[in-house]
Amino acid sequence: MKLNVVTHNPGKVKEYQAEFADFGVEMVHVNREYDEVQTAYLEEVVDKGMKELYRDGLRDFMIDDSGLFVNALKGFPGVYSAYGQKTIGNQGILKLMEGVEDRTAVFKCCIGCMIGEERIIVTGTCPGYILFEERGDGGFGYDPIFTPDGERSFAEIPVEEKNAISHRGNATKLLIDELKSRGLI
Ligand code: ITT
Repeated sequence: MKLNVVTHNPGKVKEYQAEFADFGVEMVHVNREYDEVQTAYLEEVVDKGMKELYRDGLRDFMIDDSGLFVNALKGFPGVYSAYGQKTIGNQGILKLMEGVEDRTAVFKCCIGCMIGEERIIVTGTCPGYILFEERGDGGFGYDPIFTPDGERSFAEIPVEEKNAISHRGNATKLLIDELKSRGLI
């Protein structure tokens, strides 16, 4: 089976390819725009995006909307994570966190998958901490400033290790369970 992964982010595709390799699903990167509504919920962005892509004729696809929610920043950048990354970037987040003791944060990933007429939406999370400086050159986005265990950043570990514990990995496990229970893989 082929599944179109609609995203501008090749890092996401790489993670999905590693996750789906064992299930004989070929992940095809589709670098295509869809409207990402500005709302407080990742699920709403995904729901609207799926409807738009389906209406425009795309079939057998998945999208994800993700974000890094920093507790001391009242959840910022959260649903504004793409904007936060483009504007203040990792250095900007580190600056906002200067002198802040509570380093806790959670990554969230909401995946929407449409196969034929079957529609699945799942959300995965990964708790962790904001580091004091950027570390590692793997991964993408906020990976260099996020650590799940207080030691290595997501940018310092191989993709398989990130997938085993990450928000996207956890959401993917839920998706795979759902695809199996519906007999789609
Ligand atoms: P698409 O919307 O085109 O899929 P995007 O990179 O804009 O790509 P999101 O809106 O889902 O993806 O992500 C919001 C931001 O959070 C964006 O800057 C990402 O780089 C970042 N991000 C998402 N998942 C991440 C992860 O696993 N590790 C680090 N940063 C991540």
